[in-house]
Amino acid sequence: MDTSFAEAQEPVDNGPDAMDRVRAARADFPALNQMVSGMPLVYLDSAATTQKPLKVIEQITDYYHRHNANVHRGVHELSERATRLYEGARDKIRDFINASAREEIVFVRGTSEAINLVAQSYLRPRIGEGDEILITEMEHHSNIVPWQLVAEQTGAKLRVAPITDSGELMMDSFADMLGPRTKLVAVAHISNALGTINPVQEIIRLSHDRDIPVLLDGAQAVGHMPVDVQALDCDFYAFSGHKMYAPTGIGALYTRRDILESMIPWQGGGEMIRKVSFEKTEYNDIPHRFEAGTPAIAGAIGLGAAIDYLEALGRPAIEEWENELLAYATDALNSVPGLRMIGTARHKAGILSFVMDNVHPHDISTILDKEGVAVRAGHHCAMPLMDRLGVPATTRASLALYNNREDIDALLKGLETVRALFQ
Ligand code: 7TS
Repeated sequence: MDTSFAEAQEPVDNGPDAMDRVRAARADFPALNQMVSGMPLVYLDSAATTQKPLKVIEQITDYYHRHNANVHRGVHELSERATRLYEGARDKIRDFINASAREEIVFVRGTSEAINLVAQSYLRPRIGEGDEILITEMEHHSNIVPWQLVAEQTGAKLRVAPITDSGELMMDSFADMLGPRTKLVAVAHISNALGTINPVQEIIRLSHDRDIPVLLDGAQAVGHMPVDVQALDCDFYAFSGHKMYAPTGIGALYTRRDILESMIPWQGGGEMIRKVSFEKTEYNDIPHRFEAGTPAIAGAIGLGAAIDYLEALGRPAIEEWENELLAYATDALNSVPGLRMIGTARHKAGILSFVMDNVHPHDISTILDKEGVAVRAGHHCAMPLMDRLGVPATTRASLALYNNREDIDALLKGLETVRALFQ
């Protein structure tokens, strides 16, 4: 049976034209073309959520205009179309992260839900008193709290591998902390607060040497670099659509097939069952067993459209462009007197956290906002990381494919205003 729903993709051209296409892509994002505080918007908060290209917006609108119906149930034309589009998006995700089968992709609301699903469906039945879950000091709350909940429910312990002052995982300590009681390793692929790209291949190799499964939190990675879950050999990969140019309320969890087959359902309801009686329920096959209730159909279609958009631009070219901008922005910020970068790992993605002498990060972001420059200030949902680094908060500029050097120049100009006011 042909279980593939995706339409054939054009092969990606990653030649010299690819960089030109990425440079021109800003025009695809309608929300970027507006004034804020009387100045052209400079959007440097893409780690929180990215703007959406017109193609994604149009696909969602088109779905509601022409195809809207519930999936997997009606035998009528619209329901079949909706199902085809929804399942087609699953195929696109499979290709995008190179999973070996479409059944390995579970639709979820986002990274947080994906991690909670693994915590409750995979880990909870397998962990007990004295067992350990190993994370790192740089995790987002979404990759801390779900494990704390399981630990409280089971008597297991959360262990935390340390990082250096520059924001790199201490690999020797990490390796030392892997032991016979470690039941899962859960690590950010890229840190949302520091930009550190973790050595995930090495992390997975060390963990698998001891038969410990690994979850990667890919929220900040998947829209910015090619991700191949088979090459990585990770057991779980979690990500959110809204950080990769798709809508909010949709994301995906990749799980290796044999593991997913062995997992108990997390939530019950329609869609996840084959047969229900008051005495006993037979569950549906994977991945539907983990998708109780009517899913975010338009969201999944939007995520599929975002994948098409990224594939047409070419992820290697996007990564190269963002790396160029990161180098430019790092030099620029390092030239600002009284500014200190937080997160200076050797291997970094386009996330620039910093503090400035005598100015609170919130004041920096408020002043920047008055100049049309959107950044985030705060703990970035990584309070333990802030404690570890001894800062209450940082200001964070985060890059996406639509940014350019003029955006960084506008940030620098805004920081001059900050300095003039406070120093
Ligand atoms: N993990 C990482 C590394 C993240 O950056 C985020 C969101 C999450 C998990 C949770 O994703 P969600 O889609 O389920 O919310 N990070 C941020 C951020 O840096 N600023 O706002 C949200």
